[in-house]
Amino acid sequence: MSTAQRVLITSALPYINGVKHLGNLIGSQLPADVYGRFCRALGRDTLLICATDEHGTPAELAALEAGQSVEAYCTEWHGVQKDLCDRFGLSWDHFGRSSSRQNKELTQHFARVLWHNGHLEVRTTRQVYSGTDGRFLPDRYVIGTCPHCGYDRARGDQCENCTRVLDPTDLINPRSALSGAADIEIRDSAHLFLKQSAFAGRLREWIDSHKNEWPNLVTSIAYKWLDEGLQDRGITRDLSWGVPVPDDIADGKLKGKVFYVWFDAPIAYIAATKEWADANGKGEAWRSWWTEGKANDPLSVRYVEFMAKDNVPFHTVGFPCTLFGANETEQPAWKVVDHLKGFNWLTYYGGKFSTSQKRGVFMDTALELLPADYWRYYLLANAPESADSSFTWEHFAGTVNKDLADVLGNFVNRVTKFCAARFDGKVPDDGRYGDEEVKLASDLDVRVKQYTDYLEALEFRKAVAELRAIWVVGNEYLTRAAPWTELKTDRARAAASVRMGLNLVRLFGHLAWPIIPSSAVKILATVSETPAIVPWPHAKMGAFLSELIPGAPIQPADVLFAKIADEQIAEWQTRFGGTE
Ligand code: B3M
Ligand code: ZN
Repeated sequence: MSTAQRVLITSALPYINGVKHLGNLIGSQLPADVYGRFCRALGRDTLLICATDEHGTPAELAALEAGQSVEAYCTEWHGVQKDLCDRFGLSWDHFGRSSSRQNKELTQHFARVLWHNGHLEVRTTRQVYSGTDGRFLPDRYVIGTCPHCGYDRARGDQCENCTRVLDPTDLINPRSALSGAADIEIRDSAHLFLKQSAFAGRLREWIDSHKNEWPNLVTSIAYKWLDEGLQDRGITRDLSWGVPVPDDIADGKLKGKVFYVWFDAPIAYIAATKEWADANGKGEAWRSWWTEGKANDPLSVRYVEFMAKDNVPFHTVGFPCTLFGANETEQPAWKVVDHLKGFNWLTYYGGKFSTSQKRGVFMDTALELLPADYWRYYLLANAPESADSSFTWEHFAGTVNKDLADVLGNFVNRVTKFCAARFDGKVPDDGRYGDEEVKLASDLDVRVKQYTDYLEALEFRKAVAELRAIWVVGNEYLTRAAPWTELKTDRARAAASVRMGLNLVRLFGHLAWPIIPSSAVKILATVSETPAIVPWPHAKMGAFLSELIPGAPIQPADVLFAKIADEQIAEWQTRFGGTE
């Protein structure tokens, strides 16, 4: 692992149309936030960036359905998504928009340089035009009868019934999915193509150089695309909503067209960084995050991306081609990703979360039921890393009740309440640590290092398992030390274990902060100050666990985590359905 002190982190950009579900959350935004918090806690110069992905046909159509202009629609939904991020504790330095001025300028800049460098060419393609709708239709908005199986609602890109890949011209009785009108025709239309095939060798070398570091899931997807032979890729569309193709490319032949959403969306990572700089008076500082430093430059940036597996091709092939191809002589090279963390799917009872069928739990409803940390903990403990994982209400409730309520919450309550009742609500000052405490500290040295290493390696399931194991070790220590019994015969021993217990509470607050930030702050508040960034414990545990000052007052917490009752599980199963 590199020890870079500057870390740039991006999460795949949630598409604008509607609230995201828990599977989306654990597949990119939540782990990005955890790693961002971890880096900040370590004192690294960290920049955590996300944005809404706003261009493309689905946004246009959703706006149409909502009776809004697409701009108004996107502004409204950006607000909704940003608010949900805040309430989930997703601590972006900036949550931007792909429809920003900055992204328009940068996308056009990238296209100009690609054109100038000879990586783009104009090709004539055949596109479906609908007279009634007065517009070109993307393939999937043309429907008709499948020539292979006779299914009469096959889409122009694929038949849902027999799964065959189709071209809109294959369909029998084609019509517009928007208006149902049959007056559609095929028209020639000029488009820009990015000559990706020329980058195959360079991409392979680059992927090879990361194959021991990136998840197998990610490199295997990248190799599959490379092995199948890279296709040149159309990067413009016949739409009105998007970044306009500037007239100075291809002598204005693309006038009135826009860039394809997958061309401008990754550039929006850079543009959102620029939005952040502009909003914070940081001028050109955004550039230093996005350009390759010299070898061994202490200011060089480590760039980490988070995304679900379906986005991996665009980030291992499409976006890197854009960046490689847009380098200019005499300019520092654009930064490409150093570590790409991809995720499998979180399923809902083994099936798909579905936005259209309202199956599963979405970010807004989740927060109506329980605070964000319950979800954060469960999702991270079961992150779909090496395989898909399945959300069930039973499993969710079991995890919350056991780990958060019984193990963590109960420990904090036991120690702080006992201290309030028997030690005047102050850190005891008459207890010296003995062999038990020395052994505990050395066990924890090993475990805390392991937990730190897992977070650094972006192994979230393992990290959370180790965090839980640390809580368990604390509980076992307290049960053995039994200050409530010891108090009757040996007050100094009881005092030592209460003092240790309080120091463990503090340790738990520090370690849990990236995972369950608001609970961690509440835990910390019982025994100490609560800084905005809760620093990582650097010291050896023997020292860290002696830091609470004897005599300092403590504040016992109310119940930190309420248990989920069987009736609630039953109610939610019925309400959210799909559990058969
Ligand atoms: N908007 C994710 C999706 O909607 C997509 C990610 C863009 S990342 C540049 O599947
Ligand atoms: Zn078919």
